[in-house]
This record gives sequence, structure tokens and C-alpha cells, in this order.
Amino acid sequence: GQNRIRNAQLRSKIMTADQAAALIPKGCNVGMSGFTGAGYPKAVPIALAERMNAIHAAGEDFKISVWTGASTAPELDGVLAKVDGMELRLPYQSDPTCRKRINAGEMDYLDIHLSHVGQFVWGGYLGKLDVAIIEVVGIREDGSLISSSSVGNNKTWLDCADKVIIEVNHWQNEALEGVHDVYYGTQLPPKRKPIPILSASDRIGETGLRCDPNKIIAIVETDAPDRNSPFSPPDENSRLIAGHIIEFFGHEVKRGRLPKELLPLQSGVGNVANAVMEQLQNAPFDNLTAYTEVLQDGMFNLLRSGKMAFASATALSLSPEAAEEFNRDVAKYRDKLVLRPQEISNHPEVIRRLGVIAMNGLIEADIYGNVNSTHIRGTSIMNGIGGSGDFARNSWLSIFMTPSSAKNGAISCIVPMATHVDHTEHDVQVIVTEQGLADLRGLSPKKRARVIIENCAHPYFKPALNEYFERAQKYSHGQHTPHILDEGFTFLSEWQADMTARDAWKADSMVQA
Ligand code: 0RQ
Repeated sequence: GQNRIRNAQLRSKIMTADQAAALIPKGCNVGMSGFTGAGYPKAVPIALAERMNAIHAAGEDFKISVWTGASTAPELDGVLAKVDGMELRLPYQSDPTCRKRINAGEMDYLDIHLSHVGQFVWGGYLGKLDVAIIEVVGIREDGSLISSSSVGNNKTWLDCADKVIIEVNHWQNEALEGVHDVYYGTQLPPKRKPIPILSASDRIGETGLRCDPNKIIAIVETDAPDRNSPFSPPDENSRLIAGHIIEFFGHEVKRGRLPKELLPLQSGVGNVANAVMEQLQNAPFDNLTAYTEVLQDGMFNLLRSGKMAFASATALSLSPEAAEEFNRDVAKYRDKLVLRPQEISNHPEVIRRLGVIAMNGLIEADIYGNVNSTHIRGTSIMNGIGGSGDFARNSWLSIFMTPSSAKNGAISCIVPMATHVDHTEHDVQVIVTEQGLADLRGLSPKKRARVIIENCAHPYFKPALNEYFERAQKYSHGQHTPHILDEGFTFLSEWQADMTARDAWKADSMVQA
């Protein structure tokens, strides 16, 4: 472990995960590294959950608030939620146990735009950060730290926390040193200056994270892989969605509205997003770039084949096989990849300047183009808004994609009225399902409704949607965005497929909720 911890003074802080977990007081705010299952601490949260369990068994309370970059893994969110150890969680999660507690009203969840987290902490709105727990690949002579497979909020946590616990993960390749670009020029208003990124590949910061060695109270050594969830091979729906998007890009290039290397791509999490990247492999666009938050397998393959010249992100989120390969060959990718703090990867100013093409998933969209990407039936959280809002509002082109129906066809993802809105009609330019693509740019609400129903809705639900829209145009008081307010949500109960399918979904969503 000596060569990874190059600062001799800090070596005396090496201890076990149990010893480090014992240093975390109850009721404190803890900032952890980790973004989409990459670069999260893998030993101390488990030890902390065990300690909480023992304390709970003795009849005492022990909870903390957990702040991260984005989603983590069963070894962090999973174990802490299981022992009911979290008072509050922010800013994005996707863990089933955690989701269940949030939806049961047993813990608080703050679903914040990922680019806002840093400034919320700096602004003092979230209270004091007591402890930071950060996974790194190594510690340099001068005490600065090398992030691992994500940067996320690491800089903010290290700057703001009173005390710091470091996990040095030997599984992560030391050659990651040099991949990161940590910008120290951010300020609070009114002192802000432009973020000097003019192209996705610009480096504007330092390769390491500054950290006051006196704040470090523990160093724990680990040797464990990231979450690395496998991707299912693109299904028929994903392939069709990807096909529509690529055809649309071709059309835009032909009309001179996009350059032939396109514009920097942002791609959300999940299988559909991954399928679009996979299909770009064989599309007639070269020298692609990405200004995104997560780098999944599809994008990694584009970098490997040379189709993509450069990718800027804040985290990797690879399958086990791709992670193995990347970890082995990190050095090959060092001049094609940069990992930045999430306040920079998701910065509205940079996204707007570069003219990003944003592609994100949705749960439901209404006929006017309002998008819900976080809530089931308006009341239960699925994951969170993540970076989708940062990108959707500020991109040059904002695309949302989804299969036209969910739960084996029982539920239409195109509805009369969205039960919760994360992305308003003003932030949504294109909606794509396996049925087709709706280009909403330049269309007034009623024209949007026609093209969304016609191009995107599943044929099974089309007649009911058309019927609603026709009646709304007859009976709605206002005719700008016609609605029959007391019917807008009846799609959920009356119009959603047959009873059997609906009951199956209800039972399932109870489990999920
Ligand atoms: O649940 O697998 O249990 O059946 O929602 O849906 O179709 O697998 O799609 O994985 O792309 O996720 C919006 C959740 C889509 C995601 C969302 C059910 C469906 C399934 C997942 P099951 P799919 P995806 C970058 C940007 C917000 C954050 C974001 C997301 C499950 O894209 O979290 O974009 N986005 N971040 O069955 C009931 C409906 C449903 C439904 C889908 N209408 N009703 N259930 N589902 N539609 C990344 C970060 O920011 C970190």
C-alpha cells in the first residue's frame, strides 16, 4: 500500500474500516464520493451500517444524512437504507431499498439538479458538512488526492468538510492519475467569472484534489470493483428509438442545422441511452465528441473504435467487462477522456456555449410535451432528476426518449396530463418512442399534441388520446392548452389497458414503491 500513499506522514492514519466508522458521530452530515455506481467508498459505509445496526438493536437511535455525487451502490445506499440509517439523502439515488424507504415516508430525500449541489453547500443552505468519505486511487507526496472512477462532488466535500476519511482502492488503476480535471476557479456570486471551457476537450484545472492533511482522520485500504451493472443487449424498442434519433440527426445535417460531426453529445443513464450510443457506431458521423455526465459502454466503444474523438464526463458507468478493459488500458484513453467535477460537467453556462445535444429518458410525457422523469403516479419517486434538468434546459437540442408503453403494454407513457413535471414543455424539443419521433420545435401547444399523439403514442392508446384531445378542444375553457381538468388523470385508472394488466402493475409498483 506504500506506493499508493506517497505522503509518509499520512501513512500513520491507516486503519480498518470498523475503526474509521467509529469516528463518525450520530446525526452528522456526511458527504460521500460516488456517481452512477462509480468511485463510491466501499468499506466504511458497510462498517458504519453494522455499527448502526448494533446501536439500533440496543434501543438507541443512530442516523446520518448522506450527500453524494449521484447514485452509488448496494454497499453504500443499500446497506445504510437497510438498517434505516439515513435521516436524509441527496441529490440522486436509484437504490431499491432506499427508494422504498423514501416512498414509505421513512426518510427525507432532496432531489436536486446535480449542478446545483455544490453551490447549495457553499451557500450554506444544507447546513454544515461534518465528514467527507472519498474513494481515491492514491495520495500524492503533497497530500493531494487522485479521484478514482468519478469526480462528482469530491472537490466540494473536501473543501467544506471538517473531517475527511479516505478509502484508497487498489482495484482502481493508478494510471487514472491525469484523467481528472478539477477546476478551482468557481466562486459565489457576485464574484463569478466565466468558466473557460470552449470545447469538450479543454482542460482548465488540476489533476488532483487539494486536501488539508490535518483534516484527514482515517485512511482505509480497499480492493473492490465498482458497481458495474451489466447492460442488456439493446432490445427491439431501444433499437427502434436509436434508429429514429440517428435518422433525425442525418436529416438535420442534410439541412445544415447540425455539423456533420454533430455537436457534443450528452446521454443519460439506462439501456435506451446506451443503445443510441451503440448504434452511432455504424452511423455516418465521425469525430464525435461528448460533453456529458456519465460514460457508459456505448460511448466507451465509440472512443475505442475512434468514432468518438473525445469525451468529457464526471463519471464512468461501465459493465463489468468494459470496466475490466478500461481499468487495464486506462493509459490508452488518457488523451481522449476527462473527468470533471459535476458542477462543471453539468454547468448550464458550458452546456449552452458548447451547444450540447441532450438525450434523456422519461417516465411519462403529456400530449403537450411536459415530461415527468422522476415520479410514478405523481407521488412515488423512481430515481431523481439527476442531471437531466441541467442538460435539457440548456442544450442546443433537447431530446427525451422512452418506449411508448410500460409494464408489458399496460401503461401508456404518453398521457393527457403528466402527474408530475420535471421538464416543462419549454425544455422539451424532441420526443422519441419506438413508434416514431416528434420534433416539437416551433410548434404551438395544439400542434404539439397532434404530432406527439400521431408519432409517439402506442397504437393501442392512440384512439383514447385522440378522443381526449378532441373533447378537450370542445369543452376546455381555455383553448391555448385545452384540457378537461377532472379527466386529465383518469388515464391512470379508467383508460389504462385491461384490469388484469393494471392489477399486475399495481402489485408490482407496491413492491417497487
Ligand atoms: O421499471 O424495470 O421495474 O419495469 O420505470 O424504465 O423503460 O427501463 O427506462 O431505464 O431508461 O429509465 C426516466 C426512470 C427511465 C430514467 C427513467 C418503469 C419501467 C421500469 C425504468 P421496471 P425503462 P430507463 C443522466 C440523466 C432521470 C434522471 C436522468 C431516469 C423503470 O431515465 O431515472 O435522466 N431519469 N438523468 O417499467 C410506470 C410509467 C413508466 C414506468 C417507465 N409510465 N409508469 N412505470 N416505468 N415508465 C444520469 C444522471 O443524472 C445520474
